Amino acid sequence: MSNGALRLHVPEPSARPGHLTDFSYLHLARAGEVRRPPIDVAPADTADLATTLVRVLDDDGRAVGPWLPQLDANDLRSGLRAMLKTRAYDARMLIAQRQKKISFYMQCLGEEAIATAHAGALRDGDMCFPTYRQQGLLLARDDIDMVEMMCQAMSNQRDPLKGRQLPVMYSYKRAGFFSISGNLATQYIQAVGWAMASAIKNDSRIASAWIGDGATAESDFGTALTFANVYRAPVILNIVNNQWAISTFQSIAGGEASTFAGRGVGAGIASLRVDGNDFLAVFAASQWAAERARSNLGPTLIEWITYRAGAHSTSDDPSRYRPADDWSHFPLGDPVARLKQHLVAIGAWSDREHEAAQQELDAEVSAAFKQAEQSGTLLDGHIPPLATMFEDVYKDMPEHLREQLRQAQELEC
Ligand SMILES: Cc1ncc(C[n+]2csc(CCOP(=O)(O)OP(=O)(O)O)c2C)c(N)n1
Ligand SMILES: [Mg+2]
Repeated sequence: MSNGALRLHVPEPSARPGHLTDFSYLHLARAGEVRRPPIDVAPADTADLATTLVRVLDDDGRAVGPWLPQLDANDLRSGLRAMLKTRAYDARMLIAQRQKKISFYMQCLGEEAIATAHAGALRDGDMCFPTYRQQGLLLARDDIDMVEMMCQAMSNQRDPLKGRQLPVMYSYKRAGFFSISGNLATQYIQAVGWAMASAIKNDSRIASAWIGDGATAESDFGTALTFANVYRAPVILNIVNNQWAISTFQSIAGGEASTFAGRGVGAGIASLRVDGNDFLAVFAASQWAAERARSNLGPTLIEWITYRAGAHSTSDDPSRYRPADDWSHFPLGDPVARLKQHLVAIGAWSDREHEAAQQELDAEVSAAFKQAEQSGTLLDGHIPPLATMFEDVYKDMPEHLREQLRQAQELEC
């Protein structure tokens, strides 16, 4: 009984270091159990899909249910390779940071299925507005040279962004990868604006917006949902719920009493809550959302349930705030192991092939790193010339910038 004194509720994770997390808060569903509505479903009629969990792969590696996508064994093997490549790339870059060859790094360990499977549902010309954990969108493509990505992370002489961006903040217009911004959530509203512009121009390209569970607490998130809903913008609104926002549990951003996907339904947007560690479910849901956008049926919000298996970044120590063995108990497992299990179950893969693919990709990443190092690392102290800071903003540099450049150069000598 209350004695009249008011108090706030401050959500907490179920376990801190040294204890066992109770993952029942995730509210899972069985694989194959969730319906797949037609793409012209009314947004309000997706309310149940925003609280349950769309899954295709079951615990035995069988692919079941209405969301089963049409992917053949070759597609699945290349999906597995894309995930393995992303994991190998991250592992090498993490070492590079420990060797002081790059200043900072962010891996996507445990979340590889989301970006790599989503990439397969998009078309050339579509534009992603990613955060810093979607390197899989680039690494799943054949036309992006990993060496160049490494050069960006090293800010070296081959860095296409000339040292102006933090490591991992890539930018690839030709690959539909909008420049990453460190100011969280800004890219969400930009994606909706880009999608609206595409429709205003009667173009056929769609946008894909990316945000983490924690960053949904930013006001740009709500603004983006309003614009996307009102104008039925051709955009996919991805929320990667990896349970943590640095040391802050997802419940602090509002994931305790309701789901993040539920925000979409509340804003009048068709929404899904999907197993983000299930490559097949990610592909199927992404394809469903892309088809809706391409058919002028408006935005789709998808909450991907996953787990950030590594540290937030190389500046973080997760053993301070969460149980060290959390990932090994996460009920949705490891996306790589789950797709491998499925491929083995259908007779399209083996342990031997898996090991060979892993070794081949490790060698590819090592060779790429050696090549990237030829253009310098953080250790050799290369800094792009000061003047480059003023370039590439305006076609013709305005007088006030020329004046600032002159002043800066005077200070330099
Ligand atoms: C506007 C803004 N606020 C705070 C930060 C600092 N910051 C960087 S990452 C991060 C956590 C984000 O967590 P989440 O959105 O869940 O993404 P995740 O790192 O889990 O992928 C914070 C608070 C920032 N970069 N921008
Ligand atoms: Mg997060």
